[in-house]
Amino acid sequence: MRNDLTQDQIAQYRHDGFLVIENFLSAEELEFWRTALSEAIEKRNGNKMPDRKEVYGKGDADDKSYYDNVFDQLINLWVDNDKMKQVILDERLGKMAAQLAGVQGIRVWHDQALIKKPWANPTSWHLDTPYWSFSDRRALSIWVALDDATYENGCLFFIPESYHKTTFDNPGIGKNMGAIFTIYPEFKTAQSVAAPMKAGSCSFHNGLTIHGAHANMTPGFRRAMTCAYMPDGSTFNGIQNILKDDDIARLKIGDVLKNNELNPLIYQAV
Ligand SMILES: O=C(O)CCC(=O)C(=O)O
Ligand SMILES: [Fe+2]
Repeated sequence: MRNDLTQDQIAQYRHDGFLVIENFLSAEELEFWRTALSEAIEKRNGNKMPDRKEVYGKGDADDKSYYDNVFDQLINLWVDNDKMKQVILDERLGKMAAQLAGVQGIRVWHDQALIKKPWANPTSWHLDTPYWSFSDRRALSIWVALDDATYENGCLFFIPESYHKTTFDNPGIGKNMGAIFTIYPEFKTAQSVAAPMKAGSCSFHNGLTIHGAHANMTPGFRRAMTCAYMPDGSTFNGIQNILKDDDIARLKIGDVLKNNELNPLIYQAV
């Protein structure tokens, strides 16, 4: 795993709001991640979450059948598969996320397999952090290509530097690719950057970076394994997202999110 970040890579991430790392996983590691994914999916029975069908407060999808064909989205696979647990709770990933975000401690918010099936719809431009139950501008995700992600099958695109200016207003992932530009007209004329990646490469992006993906114009699959990270010490903002009804009953806005069962602290700088 090419997990040692240079000062240049950190500076590039802080400038652009995303960073691509080619050949992140070795061939053996890629094979392990793929096996972990297929085992974990098999156990899931089509449910998005370990204990329920849907995520709360998605706020997407004016049209469910459209959104269901953007990607298959399976969340918190680490909770019910040991191989995936090993992959996701890896301290090395936590350290990278913490270094990029510039924080001391990092927790897993949730993992998420994003699988564009053959002929899948595009992923409209959107932000991530506004979906989550905490509002920290430093929150970020890793996105690891488990198949080659190409222009043809739905590679990611980013709007560089957008995260410096975006807020928590988000159009969600609807049918209208350009909806976000009515909220952020200043980026209407910005140049996007494509991130085609070989399988085993990865990117990190800040959750407030405007990003999206092409449709899958091929009969093959575009599998990605991702994980969203929460800076340690983040507080509850009232959004349910992946939290259980019990959590919601217990939490007050402003409480620190520190449930190690759901959001393990995978890295803490000493
Ligand atoms: O995989 C995709 O199509 C979109 C990925 C994405 O939005 C994310 O990882 O935050
Ligand atoms: Fe996203």
